[in-house]
Amino acid sequence: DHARHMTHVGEMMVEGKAPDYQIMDQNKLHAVADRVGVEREGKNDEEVFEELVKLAKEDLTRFEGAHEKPFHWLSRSILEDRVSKLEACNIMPRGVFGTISENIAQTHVGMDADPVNLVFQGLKTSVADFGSEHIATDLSDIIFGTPKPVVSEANLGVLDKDYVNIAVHGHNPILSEMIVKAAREMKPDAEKVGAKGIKVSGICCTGNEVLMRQGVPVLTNFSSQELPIMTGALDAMVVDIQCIMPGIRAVAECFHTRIITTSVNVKIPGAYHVDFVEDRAVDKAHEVINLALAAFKERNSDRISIPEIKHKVVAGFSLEALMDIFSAVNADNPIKVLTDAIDSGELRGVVLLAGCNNLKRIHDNNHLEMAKELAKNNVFMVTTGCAAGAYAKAGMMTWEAVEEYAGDGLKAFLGRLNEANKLEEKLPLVFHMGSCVDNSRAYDLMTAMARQWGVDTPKVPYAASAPEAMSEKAVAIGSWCVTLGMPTHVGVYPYITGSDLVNGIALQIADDVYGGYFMWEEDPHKAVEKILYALDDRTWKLKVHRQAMEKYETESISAGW
Ligand code: WCC
Ligand code: FE2
Repeated sequence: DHARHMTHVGEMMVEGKAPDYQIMDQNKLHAVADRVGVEREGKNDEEVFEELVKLAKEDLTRFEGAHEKPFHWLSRSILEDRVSKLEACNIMPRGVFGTISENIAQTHVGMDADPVNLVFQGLKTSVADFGSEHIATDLSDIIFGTPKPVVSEANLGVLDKDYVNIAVHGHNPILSEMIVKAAREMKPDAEKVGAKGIKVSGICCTGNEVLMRQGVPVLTNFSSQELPIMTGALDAMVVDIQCIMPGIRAVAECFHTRIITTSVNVKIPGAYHVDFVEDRAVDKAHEVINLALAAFKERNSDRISIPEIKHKVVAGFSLEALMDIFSAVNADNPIKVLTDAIDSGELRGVVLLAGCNNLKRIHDNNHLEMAKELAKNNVFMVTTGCAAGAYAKAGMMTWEAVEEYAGDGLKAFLGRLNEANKLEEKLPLVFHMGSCVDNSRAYDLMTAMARQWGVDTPKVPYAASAPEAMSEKAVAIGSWCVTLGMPTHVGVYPYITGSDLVNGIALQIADDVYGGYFMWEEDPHKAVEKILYALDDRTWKLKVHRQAMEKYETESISAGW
């Protein structure tokens, strides 16, 4: 749905119907066009963009049956070996919506009764999810800019009682980028109601989107989304899609805070609704901000209590930004900086810390414990979604955290990057790659490492973890992580352990077929042990394969894993 929305805005831009949006990042436009196979010769940027949007729509809407037509965006973003694997297992989706419709039909009463067949369809849908996440991230970068390193701050202390405080919450940069823009323009209006200006801050992945691109501070993540209202200093919470707790409305009733829904498929009884239409984006953002200004006048100053807690955050690490940082050490082959550090034993591998908060766990605890332990064991960490929110709030996206938690190898590795880049703000312990839609960035990093080593992704010492998984989206993302070759830890038990067959597929058979597999482990320390084992196993095999290649003077490495 996120990809559909981005593609729809792209179409409106092409038709001249969304004047508030422009192509912000030509380099990304060119890079994506080259990757997905859109010819650029003799075309201007608008024409290339038009072709890209057309292709995105085709990929989203293509039906099954058209077997000669691949899912371009997907098949050209992953390794050829992975495409062959997906084809061989009959789970290569042709299009996104068709696959979802098959899925829904297949699970209807009186339909498929074969658990294995159902699992395959689920995996196929998850791969379609990866393809569409990639479309969403690529188009967002083209329209709003590819993130670059940025310094900001996080936690409830980012609220300032002298300002009109607006929180943007949900997932959609299409709306939140406009709110940030309008808030800057409307400073005089805020001064008229007695405030020093307007302060926008973020919750969940809308927060991640505007942190990564605009340096907007982070308020909090999923499980604590009600707390900013309880400071008595939040004038409006503007929500778009996904992960909005309906309960925020009940909490807001105790204060002056306006809850404003903006999406046609996300409404909450009793909340304000501003129907956000892309053809009048900035106007709509003004409408939202006017509601916040009215609320500011109703504040009860006796009830304001903002915890004085906030931490510096160094974020903005798109794959392009990471490669830029590596290229200061090796301009000809940036990714080799990372793979060399693993080959030499300085780093033990890479872990993507992703996903949600889950109310079954102590808030953020699994995220924080695991990162500390992985850091001690010299693992390079990237993060997205609410996991990223946890690290931002806890001050773990800073160099100070590197000094406190990193083992010698990780410290030396990051120190070398700092020196080569002469960065004003030193690199953090955990690298923020964006919202949960942006998990494709993290997989692209794995793909780049696989290319450098000349292997398929299941041979790369790279694991994923969702320490506090919760949402349906996390199921889709975890499933494509496995299908695309990652050992994938989940910190809460999913609802499949009742079936030995299905659980066995997740834990073992997936490994035999795809090279990725799930690990369920609630204890964060034991989880790290399991992840380290998975990384070490892969590093050892890589070494053995490489020795064999040298001995027999062959280019091809063993096909199995
Ligand atoms: Ni993405 Fe999970 Fe947060 Fe919601 S915002 S809670 S899906 S990680
Ligand atoms: Fe998210």
